[in-house]
Amino acid sequence: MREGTATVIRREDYAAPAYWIRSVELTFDLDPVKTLVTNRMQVERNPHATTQTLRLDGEDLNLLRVLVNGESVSFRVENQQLVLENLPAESFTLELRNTCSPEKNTQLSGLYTSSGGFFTQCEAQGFRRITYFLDRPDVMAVYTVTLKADRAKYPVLLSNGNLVEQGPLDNGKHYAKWHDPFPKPSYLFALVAAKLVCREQKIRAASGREHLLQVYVRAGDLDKTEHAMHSLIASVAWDERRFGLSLDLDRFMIVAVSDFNMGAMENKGLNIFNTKYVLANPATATDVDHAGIESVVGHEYFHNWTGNRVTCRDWFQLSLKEGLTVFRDQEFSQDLAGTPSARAVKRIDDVRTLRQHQFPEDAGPMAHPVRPDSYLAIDNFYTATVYDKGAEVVRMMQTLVGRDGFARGMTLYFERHDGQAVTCDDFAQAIADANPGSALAHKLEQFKRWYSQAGTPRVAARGLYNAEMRTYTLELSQHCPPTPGQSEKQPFVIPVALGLVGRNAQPLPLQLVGENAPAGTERVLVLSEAAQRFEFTGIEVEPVPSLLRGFSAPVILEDTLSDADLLTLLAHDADPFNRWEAGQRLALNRLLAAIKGDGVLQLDGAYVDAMRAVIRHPALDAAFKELVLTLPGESYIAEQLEEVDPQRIHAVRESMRLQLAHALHAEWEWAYEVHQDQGGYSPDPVSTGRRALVSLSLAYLCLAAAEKQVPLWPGKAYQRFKDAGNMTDRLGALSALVGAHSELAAPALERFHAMFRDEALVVDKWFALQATAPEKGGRVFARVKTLMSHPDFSLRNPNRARSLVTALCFSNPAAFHRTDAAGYVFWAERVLELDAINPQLAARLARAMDRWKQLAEPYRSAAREAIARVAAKGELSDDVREIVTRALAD
Ligand code: B3K
Ligand code: ZN
Repeated sequence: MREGTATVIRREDYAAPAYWIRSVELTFDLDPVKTLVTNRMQVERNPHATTQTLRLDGEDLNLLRVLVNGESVSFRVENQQLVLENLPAESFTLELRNTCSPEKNTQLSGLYTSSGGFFTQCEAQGFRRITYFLDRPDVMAVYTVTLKADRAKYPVLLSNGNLVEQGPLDNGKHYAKWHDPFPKPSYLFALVAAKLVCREQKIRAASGREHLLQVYVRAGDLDKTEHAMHSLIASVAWDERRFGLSLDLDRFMIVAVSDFNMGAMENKGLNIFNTKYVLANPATATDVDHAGIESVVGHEYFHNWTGNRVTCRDWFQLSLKEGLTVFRDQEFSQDLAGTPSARAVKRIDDVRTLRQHQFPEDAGPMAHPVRPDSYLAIDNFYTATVYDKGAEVVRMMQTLVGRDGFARGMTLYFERHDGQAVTCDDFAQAIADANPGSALAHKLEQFKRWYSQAGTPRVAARGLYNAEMRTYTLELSQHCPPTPGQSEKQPFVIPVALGLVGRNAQPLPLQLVGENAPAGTERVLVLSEAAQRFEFTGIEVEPVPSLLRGFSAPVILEDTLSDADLLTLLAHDADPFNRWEAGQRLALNRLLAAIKGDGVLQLDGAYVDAMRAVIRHPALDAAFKELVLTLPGESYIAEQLEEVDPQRIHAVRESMRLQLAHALHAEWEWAYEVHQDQGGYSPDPVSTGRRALVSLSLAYLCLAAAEKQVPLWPGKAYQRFKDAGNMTDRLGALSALVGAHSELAAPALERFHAMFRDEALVVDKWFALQATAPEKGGRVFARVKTLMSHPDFSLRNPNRARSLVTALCFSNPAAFHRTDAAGYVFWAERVLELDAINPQLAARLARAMDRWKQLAEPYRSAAREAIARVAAKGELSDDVREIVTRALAD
């Protein structure tokens, strides 16, 4: 257990360091029990600093020696810092020796062992768990690293940059020496020593430079590396094409490790990845996995510029690299998807993620600005707000300056800041300065409120048609609810992309009063006051407004559209995002009416007909149809309510699913038959969409069959499960059986486990599928408890812990929120258990209770009690303490 330091770190307290570390030579004698680290630093006093005391961070280290310019000096260790005073006036060499214990490092931060190899994770503050250092991102040094280890056990020795030397040593050991020419902060340091094999490929970049790309995995996994390699090659090409940014190293490596706290890490030239985001072949990975690999490989690669070449001055600026890099990986995947429809599908996916994770965060106790003001444990702030809302902030800048203008801004950003550690302000300034005439430049200071104010703004819209004047006036107003520590909010700059749809379904030409002629059928209005009016002229008939097209700002839109308006948009909107949105709102209106009313939902003909028209539509893509026909999730529904009864939401949503299953039975059969795969597996958007629609159809068909007790479709699903040629279809069929509580679910699950027991990532799917099955009479929760003692289950492996525990607590509200509070007791026990092993993971799990105040009784009181029980525990990590303290605050 980490010692709790409990110091709140504040953005306003930032001060440059008292010393700079210009270069580091690290030598590792790698041993799982006790690794010896020799750390020689060239240190320089910062002439502007007010103190001459040098304080180096260190955690769980055993310090052996401290030499300044080769001489021993006096030192002290206090509050996990090595403190040195009376140092030479300008520059000096500081040499330290310490040990650490990789095999005891269950936190997976710093240097740790996994499956018999050594791996590191240093962001945000893991480097201090390897050696004493100025472990902060504004201290950038050039690293030279020598690794020494047993040759047979650890044949592969990797670190950042270029391999400069390698060879044998005595006693069966060998060594490798690496040099990274780019100065970097300590969080980008990495090493790997393990028994691995690699897929490699040479590529020639547009510049003509040759690069070696390598993907390292365990011996049996080489057949699962092709997709990651393709994604990497595509990433290199895309960044050159779209932003003129090329790879700056001769060699670029990706290493997969099965024990990893998050998705992946962008260490300079040596990206370390969770196996989940590397390993894929058609037999073991789904379409969703393939898409995830493409984005994460892209994301980490794009960090090489946005994060590594230009990094963060301090951790409050995290979104400088994360928001921007998420934006870049989202654009990358959209560009690769190609067609407008496939781009829209990706956009819809991204917005769903934002609404599912970030909106609740913004409405709960952990709400914080994209650039937070304070933290206790920085690892708690790798959040949906910093990442996904941060990406939306960057996207809004692009919307305000245009795609070319944004690319110019990026170029200026790198011209100004390459090699520096900077702030979110520096980024916004560069984009604005490159586009002096833009709305962004005019309103830059106000726009930056997106960085400083938390909470999801609400935009109210009202349209008034004047038939006599043939004008249409759109009244837009905004307000943002208070969030912890921020009661008053100033207006944001909100780009509202819109079009007007005529009653004959045609897009109307847009002309604002004061303009000479109509220009186009879509434009971006900028809402920057608390309330504003926009008057369009020459409008012959009352239109239906299509607002916030493509989700042009991360806001909640409150408009007055009727069912008839939404049906018009669903059928005719030129913007595919808003078409989907209209379908979701039609569903949501019905769900909410029943939840707030008598709990009974009776599907109406208009909705069913509209859904039928979508399924049968000759021109819409299967992927898009699947998204329209997927009902809003239970957590998203909960976010629309003042008071939440998770069981009621579940019951109403299940009843709607069942009615859709019956009412559209013929359509599901038709969709199932006509969208079958032809030919071999390919994870392209068209095939992916077809498979998704087939799986959704099968789920509905099994559901309908379960109620009528007709075995035909479950039988077909079982057959499909057995004979599937790829994991997407197999898991789709299995999940249809599990989702319908079919009698065939148990034998299918058993068979699935037997087939894939040696594939860890597939076993994760097996656990997750059971943990997220629709709850019925408490059996899902009971099953999860049983699975906790399954021989394959372990809390120590983050992927496995997430597949069962996190899946239940976050993704299965009806199984988790029980009237007998057993779900909350389970949660509290797991949080405490995990905190002793891995505080970062425990703190993530702790956040399952973020929205407890919104719950109805008896859930609310039981939830508070469970959180209080965790908070009362004496030895909590800072990570968990921060979450539960905030949750309990008024
Ligand atoms: N930068 C890392 C995240 C590190 C998380 C540390 N708790 C991965 C990424 O965003 O690319
Ligand atoms: Zn990132």
